[in-house]
Amino acid sequence: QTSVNPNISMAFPKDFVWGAATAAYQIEGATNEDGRGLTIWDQFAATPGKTFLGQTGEVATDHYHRVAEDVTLMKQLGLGAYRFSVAWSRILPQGTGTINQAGLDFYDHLVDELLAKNIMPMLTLYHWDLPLALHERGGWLNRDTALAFADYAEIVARRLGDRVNYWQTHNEPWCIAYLGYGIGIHAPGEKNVAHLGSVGHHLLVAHGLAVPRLRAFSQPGTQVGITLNFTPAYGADQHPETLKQVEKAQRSNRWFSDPIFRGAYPEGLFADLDCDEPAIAAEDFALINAPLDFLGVNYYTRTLFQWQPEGSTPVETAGQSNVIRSVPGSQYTAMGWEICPLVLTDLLLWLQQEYSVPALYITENGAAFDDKWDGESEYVVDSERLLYLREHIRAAGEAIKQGVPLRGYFAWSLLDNYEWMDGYSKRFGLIYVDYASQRRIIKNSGRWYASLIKAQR
Ligand code: GBH
Repeated sequence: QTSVNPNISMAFPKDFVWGAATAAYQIEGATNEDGRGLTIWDQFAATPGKTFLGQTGEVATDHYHRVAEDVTLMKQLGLGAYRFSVAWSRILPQGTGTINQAGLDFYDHLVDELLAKNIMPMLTLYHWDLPLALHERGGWLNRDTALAFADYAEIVARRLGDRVNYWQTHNEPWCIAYLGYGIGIHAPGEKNVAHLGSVGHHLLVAHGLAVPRLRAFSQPGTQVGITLNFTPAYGADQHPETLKQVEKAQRSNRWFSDPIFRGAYPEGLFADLDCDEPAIAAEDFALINAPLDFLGVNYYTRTLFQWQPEGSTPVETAGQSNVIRSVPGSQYTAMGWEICPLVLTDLLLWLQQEYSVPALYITENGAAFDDKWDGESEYVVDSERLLYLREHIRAAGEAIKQGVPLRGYFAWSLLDNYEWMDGYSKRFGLIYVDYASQRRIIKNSGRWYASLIKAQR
């Protein structure tokens, strides 16, 4: 079963960027090699009970040793761009201070391999792997971490700025703050919502300080942005409690985008988060609100709220006792996330209307399903993922038609990889990874994506 008819009638602009994304800790492995320093994820994953079967990123997809093979696979897919993240602790094992040249060499080589195959590198500086040494000094609770981040940004830009034209500071500060410091299901595993305001603010200050440093040490015309995650909230009914929850969730979607694109936090945000007011220095918003060239949007699903009559069993924690996880007629991924492609069109239109950013990229979109490989053939049949991608790409095309300056789409993910607290139990790849042998097999969704890209040229 290898038929992979692109079946998308829509034509995208000729210069539309087709890519796939990964993140350092999720794919690289080699956590103890060539001078890499430890990170909060090494520590968190090694703590009993934190991740699925105690799995860690120690080996992951062994990408650190397989750059040539993986870039060849990207070429086979016909990707025009590759979004990856740099592991801060490979560059600065202690987070600050001594530079580890071997770490820079690794990314330097990756970038050259990509450029040799005409694949545009898109670099993310921080995809959740804070150097442990910085965590021991307070991590994102400490404003100094923002200063350290800006120095790190400059070091990477000085080395790669002549060849990398697309830069992102953070990936999903919402997840860093809320999942890592609020409910503690991600590293560093702190559970203190009181601190959410200051963690979030320091992430924003880090972003604001890094942007001018990136611009100063890269080529003219370099595009600098950030990637934010959005989970649009909807109500299944008009009950006042439902509307209240939807409003609250929508404010939380603006936690980082409002400061960055409007120079202010949404009103009532800190009360919603139930946290202390962060200490904001006079100059902070000028930095945070400095113009960006693009916004990276990560979209997977929506949240649907529904009024639950008195006495019914609460479905979720974290103040979301009336989120519904089973919508009649809806389909779900293996993560339990509702599949809602049309929400992507609305989200893009909303972002455009709210912030009018010069360019948008979908920097992540994809789905986990229970893929099965028979252990020998060259195929993995993953029709649900193919359909998920197709419908979301169609929805993205619709937003372009309606005037949104969407410039590219990156599938999450290039390869099956270490899915954080879910370890290797959830597969998001266009390419299947057999973790026993590290063999890679392009899934049918990957073949389909390749034929779509080809048809758009
Ligand atoms: C991304 O996070 C990450 O950037 C990436 O590293 C990761 O592998 C990928 O997604 C897949 O998980 O939590 O049920 O309320 C996405 C994080 C996912 C957080 C959707 C909010 C809302 C559904 N977001 N989630 S739920």
